[in-house]
Amino acid sequence: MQIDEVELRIVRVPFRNPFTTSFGSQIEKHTVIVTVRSDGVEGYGEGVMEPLPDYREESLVGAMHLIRDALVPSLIAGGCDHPAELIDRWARWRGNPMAKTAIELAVWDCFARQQGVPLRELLGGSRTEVPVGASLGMNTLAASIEAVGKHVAEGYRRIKMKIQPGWDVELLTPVRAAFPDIELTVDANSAYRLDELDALRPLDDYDLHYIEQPLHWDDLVDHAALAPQMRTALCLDESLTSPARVRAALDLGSCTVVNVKVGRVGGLAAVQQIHDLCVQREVPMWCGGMLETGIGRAHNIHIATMPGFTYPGDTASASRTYARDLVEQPLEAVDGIMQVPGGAGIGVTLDRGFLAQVTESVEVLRG
Ligand code: OSB
Ligand code: MG
Repeated sequence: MQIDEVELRIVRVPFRNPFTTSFGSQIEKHTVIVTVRSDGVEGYGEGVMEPLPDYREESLVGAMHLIRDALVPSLIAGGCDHPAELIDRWARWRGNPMAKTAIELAVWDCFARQQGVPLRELLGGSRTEVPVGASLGMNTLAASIEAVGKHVAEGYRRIKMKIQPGWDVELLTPVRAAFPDIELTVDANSAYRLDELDALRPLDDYDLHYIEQPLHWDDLVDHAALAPQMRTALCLDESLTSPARVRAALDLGSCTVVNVKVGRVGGLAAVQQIHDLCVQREVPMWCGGMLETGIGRAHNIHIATMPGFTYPGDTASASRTYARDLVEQPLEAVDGIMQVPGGAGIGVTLDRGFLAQVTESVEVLRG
């Protein structure tokens, strides 16, 4: 396909409530929405880089530099026969998976729309609905227990709670007492160190489905040392930045569950490689989230239809995060099940009025 133009739109979309993790509080989605135009057809992608490198090391301004000066010029000059080839073409620019993914996702969506097929079909996903869990930000104890009850009542298939040293057993003891049978996980977002075993070992007492990213955000070795000292399974998020890193994590024994976030691993072609590796090794996977608007959320829902995604993901209802979304279709789970948006590509259309309201800047790059 010949790419005619690429629109880069910086948006700030307010959250309904602040979302708090061990690395800080977020009050809005401040990122880039990418539109790729080819032959009269548009495709959309959404960045997951933050203004500052709070989660991984990419930042919005740094990503925009790479997107403007390297990725988009290469895409417009070379076109692309199939979006899966972009990951190799861009490998010469090292790292920067989130910048690459924002563009790659828009190309995949455009490509699928041109073919007239749902994106999931290109990914080998045959399911038209996926089970989902909910990720609950940190809050007071009373608010946390109330939030668990509300999400359990709504039918979410798994509840994930954010923890950090000093806010783990204090939270988990009353939550487990109130909800003895739910599928419960915790996410530390890198808040512990291997020498804090005295804090980590007690987590084994809460029948957690897994513990997500307890140690450093780029570590594999310490997680491999921790794993045999815990009964609870470890799941990695931050540390898994490419198919090669996932392979290394599995070889080392750093985790036995894999959180896949397309922006963190460098695009949908990378997701496919990770998917096939995990299926081959019988490692369970699930689709993580970055509190995306409906554009990134729709991509995630399509990803979660791939057969290896056997655990409930974080692709919960958009209305948990946003009072108003960038897309016209309500992406809402019912009884813990999210329907995959139908139609071609990611299956959503833009709420252009709202998009204009939340836009900070727009630029269009052409050949
Ligand atoms: O660690 O999974 C994470 C949100 C922002 C950054 C990192 C994480 C999260 C979440 C929320 O847990 C997932 C979602 O609801 O999209
Ligand atoms: Mg996480």
